[in-house]
Amino acid sequence: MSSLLLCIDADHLSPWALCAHVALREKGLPFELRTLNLDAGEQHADDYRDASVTGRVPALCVDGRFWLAESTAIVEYLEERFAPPQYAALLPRDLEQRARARQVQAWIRSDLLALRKERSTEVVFRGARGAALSRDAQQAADKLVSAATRLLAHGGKFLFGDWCIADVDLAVMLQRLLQHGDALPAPLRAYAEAQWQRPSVAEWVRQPR
Ligand SMILES: N[C@@H](CCC(=O)N[C@@H](CS)C(=O)NCC(=O)O)C(=O)O
Repeated sequence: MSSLLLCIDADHLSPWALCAHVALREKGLPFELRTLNLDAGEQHADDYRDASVTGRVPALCVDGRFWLAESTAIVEYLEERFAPPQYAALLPRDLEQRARARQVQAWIRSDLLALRKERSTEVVFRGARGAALSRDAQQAADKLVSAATRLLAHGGKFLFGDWCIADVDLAVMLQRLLQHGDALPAPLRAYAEAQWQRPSVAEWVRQPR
């Protein structure tokens, strides 16, 4: 078995660190955790920046030798290196569903910026409060609700039949609205709340901050 080290933010606020942490837990892989104080700039230390290449969290180190940053790259690596059915799946088996899961992950990481700024993970994990959403953030919230409603129109518990890692990413986005008391249709509220109960996710949510 390889030795695995996951580097995350000390505050447990990074949604991308959450994604990588959940991925390791779902695979049932033992790993060490190293926390970096991002406010103190520990991610810019020469050794971490050189190893991770980009100096961001999360980063995974395998066998003290291979370093990999970017949460989706970590997920893909774990899925191939510790593949189903021996290990739990992080992505759907079906080709088209797997492609759609990757679409959801890429979209969540690259869009809805105003919403992510005004409803940061301080809101999600620390109960922070902000002003009413600006026009741009409200537009992003509407876009999120509309896309999530389409994705979950089948009425199932997960995006694609069984749980996959994109459920975590989508749930975090919805929790930005839910935790702040912003409008969220009941089915999306129920979906986000159910994802929060998943043990791998609940472990992260209840971290002291
Ligand atoms: N697309 C990257 C985003 C990683 C990222 O933005 N990490 C932030 C924490 S949420 C970070 O390391 N910030 C510190 C910095 O960039 O100096 C991923 O999915 O892993």
